[in-house]
Amino acid sequence: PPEVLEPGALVLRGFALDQAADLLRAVGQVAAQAPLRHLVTPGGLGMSVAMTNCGALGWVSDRSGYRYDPIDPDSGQPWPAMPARLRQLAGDAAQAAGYPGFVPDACLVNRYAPGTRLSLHQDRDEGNYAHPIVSVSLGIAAMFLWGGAQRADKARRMALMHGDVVVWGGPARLRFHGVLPLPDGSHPLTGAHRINLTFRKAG
Ligand code: MD5
Ligand code: FE
Repeated sequence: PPEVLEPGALVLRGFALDQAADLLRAVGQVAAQAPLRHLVTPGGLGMSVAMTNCGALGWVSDRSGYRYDPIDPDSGQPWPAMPARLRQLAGDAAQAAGYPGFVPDACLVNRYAPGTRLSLHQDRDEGNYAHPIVSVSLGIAAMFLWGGAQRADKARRMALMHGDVVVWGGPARLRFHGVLPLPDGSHPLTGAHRINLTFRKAG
């Protein structure tokens, strides 16, 4: 049964475990069309997380800011379509967490290598905060941080393991959150990496 982290936020331990290999194959096909890359923040720093997207919209960052864009700026082409098995998994997880009818139009693929971190931030670039965000963790386990409504609020930490799915909605949707530097390690399906898939309704 889903574990409630706080009102609106649920973790489904191992929810994606039996599909993990299929999901990673689909991610490999996406990355063959739209390679993982290190985006630049508006401040001009390269992000340590490598990113790509699939679906009608993709999250991008450059010197001009953050946005969802239907076009991959590296290729000038639309992002690869969202594989049906990915969309299905996200909808199933949202339903299991109490958010029926979730149809994502954006899947951000984040790849963490040893030492890669994601600093504390909010996800505020989507059009409608009423929709949840579904996050799927694959490969090396990471220590996830989630805080409060203010950056300075004390953050809790939680290990996210291969196959875990977290659904963030309702009052938890705008929490500050981040990921501590990924430890060294090796996973049979991802090697030294953690892959996180983040599904959103962005448009
Ligand atoms: C990750 N990615 O593990 C996380 C998973 C990102 C990002 O944070 O922006 O790509 S998504 C975690 C998340 C999303 C929305 C709300 C909250 C957490 N939260 O309220 O804590 O690569
Ligand atoms: Fe985030």
